Amino acid sequence: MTDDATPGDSKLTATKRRWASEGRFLTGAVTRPEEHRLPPGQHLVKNWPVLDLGIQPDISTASWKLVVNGLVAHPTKFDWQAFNALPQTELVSDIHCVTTWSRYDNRWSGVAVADLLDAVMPADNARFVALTSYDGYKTNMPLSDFASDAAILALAWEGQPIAREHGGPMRLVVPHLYFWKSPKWLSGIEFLEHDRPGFWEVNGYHNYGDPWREQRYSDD
Ligand SMILES: Nc1nc2c(c(=O)[nH]1)N[C@H]1C(S)=C(S)[C@@H](COP(=O)(O)O)O[C@H]1N2
Ligand SMILES: [Mo]
Repeated sequence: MTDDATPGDSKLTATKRRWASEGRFLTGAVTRPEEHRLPPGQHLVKNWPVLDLGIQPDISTASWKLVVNGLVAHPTKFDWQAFNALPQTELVSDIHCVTTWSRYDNRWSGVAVADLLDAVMPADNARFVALTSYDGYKTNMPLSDFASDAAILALAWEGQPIAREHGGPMRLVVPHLYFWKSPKWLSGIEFLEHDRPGFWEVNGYHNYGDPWREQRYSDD
């Protein structure tokens, strides 16, 4: 949170109350009891596998842009400098990939999604986000999940800039959903009233993707 986002700030408080009332503010494994930490059907790995559609775009920070648009009070095209000027946060979370590997205790730094939302202010009728990446990948989720306190627009992992193969220079991490909901090389965030399924969501994966309910495939 930014320092000026005081609890009494009426507009901000009303917006957050609405997101929270939508009811899916799971904060991921950070607060999950240890016996429920590993979701069903998952196994732990120590390395960090690379999975993508086979294109790993090479985006210099000089040409990097993040476009935030749709149902939002302040549509913004961030360049690298403007994005890095947002408040910086460090968060530790677990990764759960639908291909059954999980990796504990990943230390991310970057911009908390909550701080980005404070900057752009989604409109009252925004209910979903559609996310787009430099490789053409798309995914989607309810705004209330994107607004999770554990979600981060990550610039670094374990103190090092995110490697290109893992989505550098910036990727989203939403740890309470399967990792296909965490786009690498993120280029666009659009706020929508109605849901818009992304690449895997129209190719047989579950639309929501909760690892603890094993929402792997759309017929689950
Ligand atoms: N832009 C983009 N993001 C993506 C993907 C992709 O193909 N393109 N694959 C998703 C899938 S299916 C997974 S499991 C994770 C893998 O991230 P990693 O390679 O850093 O482990 O990225 C997700 N984000
Ligand atoms: Mo995946």
